[in-house]
Amino acid sequence: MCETCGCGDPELVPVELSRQLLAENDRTARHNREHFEEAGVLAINLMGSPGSGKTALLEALARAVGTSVRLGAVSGDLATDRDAERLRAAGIPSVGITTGSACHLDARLVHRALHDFPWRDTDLFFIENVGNLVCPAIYDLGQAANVVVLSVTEGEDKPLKYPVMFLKADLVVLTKVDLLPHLEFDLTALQDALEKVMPAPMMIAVSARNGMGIVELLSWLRDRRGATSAPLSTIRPARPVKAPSRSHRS
Ligand SMILES: Nc1nc2c(ncn2[C@@H]2O[C@H](COP(=O)(O)OP(=O)(O)OP(=O)(O)O)[C@@H](O)[C@H]2O)c(=O)[nH]1
Ligand SMILES: [Zn+2]
Ligand SMILES: [Zn+2]
Ligand SMILES: [Zn+2]
Repeated sequence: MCETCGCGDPELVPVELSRQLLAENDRTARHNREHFEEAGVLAINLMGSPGSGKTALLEALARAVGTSVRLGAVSGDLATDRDAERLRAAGIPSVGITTGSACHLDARLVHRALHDFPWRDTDLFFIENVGNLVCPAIYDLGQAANVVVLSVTEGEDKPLKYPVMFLKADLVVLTKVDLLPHLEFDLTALQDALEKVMPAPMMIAVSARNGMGIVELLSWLRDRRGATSAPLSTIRPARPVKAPSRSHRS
């Protein structure tokens, strides 16, 4: 439950107040977007359920690009700085944003975090949203693209059950595909669901465990960056993606 947005419950947050909050958020998001565009930084709003593999995906990206692309991240959680610590350990400059009771990031929280962070020195700036398949999609943060992380263990029906997030998604990253042999996951049903819900269906299947799909994801990010600002010719895997030698921390 989220005291800020009331999770769409008009008894908790009256409709008019909710509208005002969103209008104020949109103003700050426009301001953030101006910052990102002027600095030539591609800002990505990375959303998905708790445990879908958002942080692990960024760790895998860091392993793939080495020092050839400047990655940066802010990471939102209700409590703890844990994800930011993991990302820093993976070589991604990061700060955590603890939201307390709010189950999503908003533009003001992101703007405040920018003051603590050399975000101008990044090529790809990830805003790892709070793990939640609903509210984060409602709040514009000033990002250039929305990426939704969906893991194979969540089930192929999620786009139909949580359409708002998928409606806003520019890309769905299907994670943990190394687990597919152990699951009864219907990939065709997922693709059908995405066709129904996403305006421009786009999905990349990846495994943070064995590196599958990370090159395709980098290619998508490169194209996206090319579409919004100066092309980033340096985006390429710096070395072959290998499975990590020991298991990830969660
Ligand atoms: N097998 C497998 N496990 C994965 C993969 N990606 C993530 N995991 C595991 O899934 C769990 C959750 O991953 P996280 O990266 O912490 O997920 P998250 O979305 O960042 O979680 P929150 O920030 O808490 O919402 C961890 O135990 C990871 O090791 C993958 O590609 N394959
Ligand atoms: Zn909420
Ligand atoms: Zn500002
Ligand atoms: Zn995380």
